[in-house]
Amino acid sequence: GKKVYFNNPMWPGEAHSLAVEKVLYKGNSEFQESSTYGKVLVLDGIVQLTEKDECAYQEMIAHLPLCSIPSPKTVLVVGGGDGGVLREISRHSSVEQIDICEIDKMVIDVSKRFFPELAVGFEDPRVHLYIADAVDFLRCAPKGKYDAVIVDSSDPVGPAQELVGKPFFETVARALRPGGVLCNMAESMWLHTHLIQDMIYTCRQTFKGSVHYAWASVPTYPSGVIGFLICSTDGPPVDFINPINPIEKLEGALKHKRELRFYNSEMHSAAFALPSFLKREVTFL
Ligand code: AAT
Repeated sequence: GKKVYFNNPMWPGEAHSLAVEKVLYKGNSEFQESSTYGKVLVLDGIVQLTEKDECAYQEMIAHLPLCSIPSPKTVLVVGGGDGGVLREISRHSSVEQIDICEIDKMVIDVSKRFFPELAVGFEDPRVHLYIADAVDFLRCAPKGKYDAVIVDSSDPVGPAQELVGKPFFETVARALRPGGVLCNMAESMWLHTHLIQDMIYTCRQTFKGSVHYAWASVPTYPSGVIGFLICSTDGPPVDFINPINPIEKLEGALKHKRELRFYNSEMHSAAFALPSFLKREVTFL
């Protein structure tokens, strides 16, 4: 296949290349098939997911928060139009309502065409889809409605820029019940410590429960890792590190037609172990 370089502004001066076998679709958004990572979803030139490693990102961003609270019932997904995070949430039989607010309908349509393993998440009858900017959606969300909010959004350039600001986090905290949890995509510890610091600083002011950073290996994201900022609101304390709602005890999660590929309770706890440089840089705040 032809080698294609992806120049992600979150990774200046570096490029990740994939051998592209076939371009499956090209609109404002692009979808490609690579030889080693399966199909690839590229938005505005940036790799959003590949078939091979999406399990690591989607499983972690969904189960880190949902396994940290007892029987979650109402969940909001911000972004996530491919459906992969919905697929993971649907493993939790305690969940009664899954709202998703995605800004770009095309991501959903194309995912349904080319990524059935992810778009399957939309088939869950508990899912309610809203096509809107999450900034507006959360401004209008009822106070205390959600047990968990999962922000599966793009890098903070373009439409996702506001999703890392204090006003946005304040609306998330308001929409969560006391002791509710937020799990937010939080970039790479190798490349974006300043951004991570800013997000942690803002979230410590906004989320009066606790604020933690976790991470996982995702080879096709900048520098091969991705972080998660995980926070709780004031209320019943949440022990993020030792999951109170372990996936191994959830019948529906393991009976699910697709096996978990990455997440388990050991990976959950391990994700909160931070390298010394990051501890120094993020914990003094
Ligand atoms: N699970 C795939 C990973 C993604 S996709 C991010 C999604 O967030 C996109 O579908 C995009 O349309 C949506 N999005 C961006 N901004 C907003 C907004 N303001 N409101 C609602 N949805 C939005 C993320 C990959 C992370 C890449 C890490 N380098």
